[in-house]
Formats: sequence, C-alpha cells, structure tokens
Amino acid sequence: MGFSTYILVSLIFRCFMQEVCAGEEAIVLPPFVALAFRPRPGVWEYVRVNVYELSVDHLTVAEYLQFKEELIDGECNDNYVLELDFEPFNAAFPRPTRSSSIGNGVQYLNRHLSSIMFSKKESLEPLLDFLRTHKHDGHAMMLNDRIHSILRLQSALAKAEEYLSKFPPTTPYSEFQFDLQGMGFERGWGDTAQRVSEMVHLLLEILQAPDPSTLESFLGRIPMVFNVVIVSPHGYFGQANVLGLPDTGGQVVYILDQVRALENEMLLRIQNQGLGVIPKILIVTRLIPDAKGTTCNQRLERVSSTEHTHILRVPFRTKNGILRKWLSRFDVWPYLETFAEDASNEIAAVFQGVPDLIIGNYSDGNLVATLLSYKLGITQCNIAHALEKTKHPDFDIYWKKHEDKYHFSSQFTADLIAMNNADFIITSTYQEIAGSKNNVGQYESHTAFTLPGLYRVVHGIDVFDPKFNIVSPGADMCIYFPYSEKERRLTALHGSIEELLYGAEQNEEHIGILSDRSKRIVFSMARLDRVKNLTGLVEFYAKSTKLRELVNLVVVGGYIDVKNCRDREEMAEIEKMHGLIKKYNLSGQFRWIVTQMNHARNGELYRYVADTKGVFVQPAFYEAFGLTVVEAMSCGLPTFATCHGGPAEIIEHGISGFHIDPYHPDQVAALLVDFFDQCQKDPGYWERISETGLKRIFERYTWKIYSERLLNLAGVYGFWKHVSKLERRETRRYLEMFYILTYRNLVKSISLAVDEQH
Ligand code: UDP
Ligand code: LCN
Repeated sequence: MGFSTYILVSLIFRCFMQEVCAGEEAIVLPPFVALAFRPRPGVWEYVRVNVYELSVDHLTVAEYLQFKEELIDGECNDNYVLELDFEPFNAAFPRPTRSSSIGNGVQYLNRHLSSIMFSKKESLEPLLDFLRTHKHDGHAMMLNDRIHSILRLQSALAKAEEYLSKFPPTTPYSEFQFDLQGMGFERGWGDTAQRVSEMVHLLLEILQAPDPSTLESFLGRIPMVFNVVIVSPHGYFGQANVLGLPDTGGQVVYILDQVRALENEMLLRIQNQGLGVIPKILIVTRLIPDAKGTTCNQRLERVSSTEHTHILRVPFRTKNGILRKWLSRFDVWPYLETFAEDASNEIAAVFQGVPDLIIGNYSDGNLVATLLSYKLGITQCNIAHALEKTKHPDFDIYWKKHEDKYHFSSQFTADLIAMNNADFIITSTYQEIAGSKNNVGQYESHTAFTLPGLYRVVHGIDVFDPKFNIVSPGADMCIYFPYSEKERRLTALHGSIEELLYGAEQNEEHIGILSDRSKRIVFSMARLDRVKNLTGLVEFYAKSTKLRELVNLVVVGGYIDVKNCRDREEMAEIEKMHGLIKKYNLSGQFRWIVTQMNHARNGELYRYVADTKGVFVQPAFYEAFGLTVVEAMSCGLPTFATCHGGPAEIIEHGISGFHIDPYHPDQVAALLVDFFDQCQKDPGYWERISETGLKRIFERYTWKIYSERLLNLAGVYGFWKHVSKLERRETRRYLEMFYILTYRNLVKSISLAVDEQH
C-alpha cells in the first residue's frame, strides 16, 4: 500500500468512524473530505481527500478555508475575499518552533536580543540610546549627557564599580549621588551602594558578553513603570455587591487582587531604585448611572487596601447622551471608540501625564487598550480571561446566524486587532494559548478561521509568537489561607457559616437541609451559568447512592427564586436545580445557597469545609482558568476540577488534586467515592492531597510571583518596543486599515441601547 493511499485509507477510516480527535476537523462535501490536522499544539496541516478517486491533495490554509466556506450556501463564489495575513510582518523575526517553548516568550526574546547585541558592537547602540533617553516626568532616569558612546559608557561603568566598592553596601544613594552624576549616572540605579553596584555590574556584563538572563535582570530593574492603566469596560466593576450580577465574575476578582499585588511590587521596586516617585494605578471601567445598589455610578473610587490605586469610571456616550443602564458584553462595541477617547482625557487629567503601561482585559478592554496604546505610544499588555471563540466553536463559520444576539463579527475583529497590536500577552495557563494534545488553545483558535462573506483569516495570530507569556494569577492570601493556620482563622464567622450550612430548611438565602452534620461536605461555588455545570454536579451526586451515603453536598451559586433573576440562561439552571431536588428527593443531603459576595466569609467557608475533611468540586464543561480552584487549594481543601481548560494545568492529577471529566459524570462520582473510601482506609490520605495542593499553589499560583513577573515583562517588552519602532509601524498601519475599514463598519450594524424612561 502506497503512503498516500495509507494516509487516505486511515483518514477516511478515522473520519467516518468519527475518530477525528478534538482539535481536528473534517468537512465532508462529496466527493471530497477536507481535513485539518493538528500534529502537535500550534501546528496545523490541511488535506483534501477525493473519496471516489482515492486521491489526497495538500491544501494551503486559504484553500482549506475556502472549501469550508462552501458549507455556507452562496458564500463561496466570490474570488475576491478579504484575506487577513499577519505572518509577513513577523517573518523576519525568529521564533521558537517547539510546542514546549510556547508561552515563554520573554526568555526567547531575551535570547534573541542578547544574540543581536553579541553579534557586533554597533548593536549595543539601541541600548545606549534607550538608557540616554529614558525619562520619567521629564527627568532622565539612567544616563545623562556625559555618556554619549558605548566606549564612554564602559569606562564610566568601570570607574563607578571601582568607586562604589569603597562604600559599605548599605550606604544610602544620597551619599554618593553627586559623584555618580558627575560620572554620567542619574538616579534610577538603586537606593544603596550595593544595589547600584549590582546594576553597574549587570550592565558591564551585558556590554562584555550579553546573555539572556543578565539582560532580563537588568531590564527588569530599570525604573520604567510608575503609572499603570488597567482597562475593563464591561460589567459592573465594583468592590462590593457586584459578583453574581450578569457578566461580572472572576475578571473583577482577578483585577482587584492584581492591582493590590502590583502596587506593592511597584512600591518595593521604586524604593529599591532609590526614587521618590509615587506610583499610580487606574482601573478604567464603565460608569453606569443606574448602578443597582453598587458604586458603579461613582467616577473615582479608591481600591481598598491600596494607597495609590483607583477605579476611574467613564460613561458610555453617544450623540444621544450618556447611556444609563447596564449593557451586555456582547453589545458594547459601538461605544468603545468614544469611551477610549473620553478615557484618554480623564487619564491624562488624573496622571498629569501619560501612563507607562496599559493592560487590557477581555476583548473590549483589549480593544480600548489598543486604541490608547496606539494614540499614546505606550506598552500594551493583553489579558483575555476567556476568548469567546473557543466557547462557541461553530460561531465563526455560522456567524451570520448568531449575529443579532452576539455580534461576534465585531468581537472577533476586535480580538484580532488587539492581539496583533499588543506588545505582550499574558495568559493564566499554557492551554489558554495552545491547548493540549487533544484540545485547541483559545488563542490557537484564532490562527486561521473564516467568517464567510466578511473575511478569511489565514494567519491571525501565531501561538509561537514570543509575545506570549504565561503569568498565572493567585488568590488573595489574606482571605484564602490554609485551614490549618488556626490563629488566623475567622472563628467569629463560624456562627453565620453554620447558619448558612445547617440553619432553617428554606429562606431567601438557601434551600435544602443537611440532616447529618457529621458527614464530610462536597462543596462547589460558581456563577449559575450552564457552562459551570453546577446542576451536573447535583445530578451525578443525586444518582450515586454511595456518594449520598458518604457525604453531604453544598452548592453556592445564583438565585434560588427564579423571579429575582433576569438572565435567561441562569433562569433555566434555577428551574433545573429545583427539578433535580424534587426528582431525586435530595432533602437531608443537599444544600443550595445563593451567590455569596462576602469574600472574607467565603474564605472561611472553604476552610470550614476543610474542617469536615471535605472536598471542593469544580465541574465546569469548560473553565478558562478557574479562580475558585486556586482559592480552594489555597485553603488546603482537596480539589476535584474539570479537565477542560485551566484547572487541568493547575492540578496534577492524583498528586495535588484530581481532574474530572464533566462529560462522564458516573466516572466522577466513582472517583469521589474512591477518594472518600481511601480517606477512610488511610487517615493521612486527605492531608497529603491537601498539602500537595498547597505546595502547588505556593510554587506557582501566587500574586507575588505574578506581580514580579509582570513588571519584569513590562521592562523587557518596553525596551523591545523602543528598539523595534520601525518594524512595528508596518503592522500598525495594517491594523489601522482593518480597524477603520472593517471594524467601524461592523459596529454600525449594532443598534444602540435605549434607556427606559423613568
Ligand atoms: N464568587 C463569589 N461568590 C459566588 C460565586 C463566585 O465570590 O457566589 C467568586 C469566586 O470566589 C471567584 C470568582 O467569583 O473569586 C469566580 O471566578 P472564576 O475564575 O472561578 O470564574 P468566572 O466567574 O470568572 O467564570
Ligand atoms: C474568566 C473566566 O472564565 C475564568 O475561568 C477565569 O478564572 C477568570 O476570568 C479570571 O481570569
């Protein structure tokens, strides 16, 4: 059998036996079958098989997409389709080829930068230029006019090294400031003789033989980030009473924790740099006049537990005036350009200058960050949280069918623009970028796709691009700390937690009773979205006699009374939950509690469940990251979480917790029964899983690690932006055209919201 025939036969076999793996796609239009293969994460190949002639053709991505478009009647006969191709802009820039290198962009970029610097002496010029021109508030930060050449820099550094060696390490900067300035060095080198020496030493090393890690340490220590803008327009963005409101979930928790950690790290760095600058962070979000009992109608609000961080709210404005009501994240597109313009003026007024770093969140925030970064020339970082495209796999090809409800043509266009404009992108996990062996990554799904009749994306984003970096969030350790830290426990809250878990059978806050208080608790908490699958958890618990015998089930999420809910999807879940309680007669074993917004008490609730030697279960059909997983593990609660998405990476199965597949509920129930049996046989088993879970968190998922890494990245990519100005101009021009000619037209078709008359 020839090779092609072999491939053909096996392909057809796999295709027709429906064995095409997740992440692979087959399109059948007789006599052809076109297949998209993914030999490994981030790499795609396309073939077309003629099943009558038994022949195989390799297809280009454009040919494959064109073939796919034939699924949509009448869209395939246009020879002149707008094809988007971002590949040529980056063609000259080397990039990693191994899938395992994806998500470690900064390391690769440093390697590239240091090898260019090593190749010839002139290649060090951009570094010199950067150090000479780098300013904050009009003041030079690193070098003054005395140093105008590499040679001069080298000799000044050698002199400074020698000079500083005479001082005790802790000598404050003020004692040698004037001498150093005389040698050409400005304030940003450090607050003590030791820190300045370390910086001087790092730069000498770089000038002599640049290597990636020295370069990263040096760039990460240059004072570059003082004013940060974090954009998150949609939803209700507030510090209290917002979780559980539509479109408002983990992203808000993430940003509030992020800014606290970032402010601390910035203060520490500024102090170590010997500067008296006060850092400022602004979270820029939407001002909602009809704020429904939240603070979302306040223009400026300080973030609690911070000194220099505020939420700045800017309303959505059109020529009809200010929009008063909340708006779904799917409908925000027509407002964003004016929002960015207004926000830019307000930011300038608060900072009295330009920010140094702008971080976008979710598709809308990333688009606004793009517009601001474009206008102000500042370093842009993107965070997706969740990309809608992966959640709705067929909504690209059938986009027109869903356009009225979701406006995904605008959202996917915004995503492409923002991804390609960003200087760097941070993701919470590897799989968010490039998936796993069997699952396509969220960013990967933007590599090639088609919106028939609108445009065809042949190279949208390359997951091998060194702009991708994995920087995982954590949980607030003041709230989510181990159950075993007895002296920190919030025992004063135990009365209200017990009332929540075991109090009266039914009131507005909870339903169901746990009649045997000696049982362990299986706990879950999430928004009551279909994708979170809380009802799936209740159903498999209900069906497992053994599980019901062994443990109680407690679920926190949503409303209990459907009359209080305005979200169609949640309403269906509420009805389903009530149906399950009745159908399986869960009374005595199951407690359902409404959304809980008190974080301190939630932290203690996880620990209370740990006291019962219970577990946390996260049963989502798909979870982009999963903050609750990190929260539960941070409290030492053994965690069982979905294998679809981020939790598959947070947890190492059988070591620091367990993976569960919500599509196989019987297996999940059996795994839980096994776990509890094992705990009974081996009294140390529960503690071991709890401890390895905690170890995993401390090693990888803390806000301290996050903020250190984020600021290092801001340094390296800020420097890279400075030295690669010209190369990026071509991409920017292309994006500008795409924005003006496509995005602006698309958003015109979205009707503007109208406020109800009071
Ligand atoms: N949360 C909460 N009360 C609830 C449900 C959720 O405080 O009733 C919090 C939860 O502790 C976590 C966040 O909301 O911090 C949810 O984030 P996650 O990443 O798990 O999911 P998302 O809602 O972003 O999809
Ligand atoms: C959005 C999600 O869907 C969650 O999985 C994440 O944990 C959250 O954002 C924070 O990034």
